[in-house]
Amino acid sequence: RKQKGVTIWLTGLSASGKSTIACALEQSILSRHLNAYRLDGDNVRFGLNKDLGFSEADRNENIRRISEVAKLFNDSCCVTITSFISPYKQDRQLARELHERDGLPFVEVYVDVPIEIAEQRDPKGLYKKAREGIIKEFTGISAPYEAPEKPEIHLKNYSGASIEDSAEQIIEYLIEKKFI
Ligand code: GGZ
Repeated sequence: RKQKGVTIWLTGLSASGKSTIACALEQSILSRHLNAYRLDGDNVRFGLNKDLGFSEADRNENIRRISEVAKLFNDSCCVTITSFISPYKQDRQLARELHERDGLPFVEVYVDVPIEIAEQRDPKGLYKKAREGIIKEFTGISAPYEAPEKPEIHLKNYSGASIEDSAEQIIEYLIEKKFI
């Protein structure tokens, strides 16, 4: 049985848990002997997109390039997991259209946490710096986050929800849709 490709597009605030869920999901896919690859800030924003910052135009371009790269991985029959804030509805719509135009499956996953909880977590102290004005245009504080209205999967990633449960929910969806 030949593996098919799929793009799992995680979107959510900073500190929502996107990366952690992406890692757990990747591990779960790999343990099923399927190929998986994770695109995130660490391997994209420091390489391909190192010329881009956090203005609206730069975020648009960040997401456009990531969409194209995700498409290529997907087309190579890889379970492709992206974890970027991707705050603009229009950018996520473009990502979806680029995939669907080529018949490549696209699954939008909203990693939903209230801004208050993300700000309490603040693992890197970025929300604090944003409040102090040291970081400008910070998503949720001084730049917008446009929540998805109809994501394929809506994860409420707080108050007792576990990372394993979230990853498992995505896996179940992928199996149900025969994407894996
Ligand atoms: C939002 C910022 C900003 C600003 C730096 N706004 O929690 P993190 O640190 O590790 O993840 C955030 C990451 C966001 O990059 P993305 O490529 O996902 O953003 S987007 O999809 O909007 O293009 C955060 C850090 O970069 N960071 N400055 N101003 N997040």
